[in-house]
Amino acid sequence: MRMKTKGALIYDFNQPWSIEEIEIGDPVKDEVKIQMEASGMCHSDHHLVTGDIPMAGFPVLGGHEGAGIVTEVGPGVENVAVGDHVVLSFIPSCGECPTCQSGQRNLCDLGALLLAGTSVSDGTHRVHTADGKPVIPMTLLGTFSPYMVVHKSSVVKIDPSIPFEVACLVGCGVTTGYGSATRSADIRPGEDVAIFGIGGVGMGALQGAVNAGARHIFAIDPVEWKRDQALKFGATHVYPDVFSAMAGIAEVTAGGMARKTIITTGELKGEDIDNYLNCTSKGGTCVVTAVANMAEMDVKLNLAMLTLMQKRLQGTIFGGGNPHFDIPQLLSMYKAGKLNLDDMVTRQYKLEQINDGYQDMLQGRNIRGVIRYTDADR
Ligand code: CXF
Ligand code: ZN
Repeated sequence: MRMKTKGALIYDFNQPWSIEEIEIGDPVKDEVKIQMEASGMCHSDHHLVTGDIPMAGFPVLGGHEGAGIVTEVGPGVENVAVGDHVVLSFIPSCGECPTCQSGQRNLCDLGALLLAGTSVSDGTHRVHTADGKPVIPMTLLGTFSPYMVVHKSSVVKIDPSIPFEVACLVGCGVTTGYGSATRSADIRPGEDVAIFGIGGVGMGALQGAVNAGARHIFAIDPVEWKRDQALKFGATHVYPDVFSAMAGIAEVTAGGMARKTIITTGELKGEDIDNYLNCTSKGGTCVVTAVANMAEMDVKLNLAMLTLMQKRLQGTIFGGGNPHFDIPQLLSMYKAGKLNLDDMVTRQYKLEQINDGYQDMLQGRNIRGVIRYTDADR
């Protein structure tokens, strides 16, 4: 039986989110129904709006950074039970496919369905519009709705004492950023690190760099308020753009530049890559966490310098980690006072205010905006 609830949908590119009635089906085998409590507003949902990252079709139910409570499980679900508090991982991780078995849990083969929108369990749609059209949920989730039915491989049980509005951040931004620093960049104590873009991902990366023992941490963002926040979170130097950063990093490092650079900007262009590599030291690594337009093929890059300076250009998804380990691990660090999530939640919104939330994000007013669901939203 389908349940009526609400969701934030888009029907075409460059249109506002439409809050409307939707219908959600019951969980079938291997599926979990969740009452959502909080959803982060990540830049990637805005990429759906602009078309930089297109889903397989329209309408799309947005949202991929969420936390809630399990209300029902289908047959075959053993990793969670009714009443458990959970975080949704934007990348499914089944633990059974060859890639998961090889240890690359963030590259699970189920990721092939990430933008397709058909359910992992049976290839059908669990979400429909009020007039019966199938809806494509972002990254097999759709956290911009107060209820969700998703595959068990996207669901991670968490400590119930963690507030939902902070827990949701580790479903995408914080885990992606922190892992970009500690796993993909593999920052070692004493290294100099530059982080481009101070949003949910960048602030996660910054905290990863601090905890990994970086010496200098250069944070780059055009918004002054975000640069001030970066200093509070442990950045040692801040710059408004890549060219002032290049000059500043050169001065601080006597021309050596940053051993690790991490790119977490909301928008990435191929023409920027050479600048980022110029901020990276010889023998250094530039980690590309930001996602460009999926059709972009051209990259500006001095190929000779890549070789002669032995630099590494490293892509990463979900911080190169394991959602089923990293999500509870980062939340336990939050509880132990080693990860500041409270100050990353800048503003909380009702579902109806989602377009205001995205305006705030685009204006640089939030590290992270979070939708906090209440009964009024359901
Ligand atoms: C994105 C990466 C590109 C596909 C959609 C999800 N990750 C998180 O924001
Ligand atoms: Zn995201």
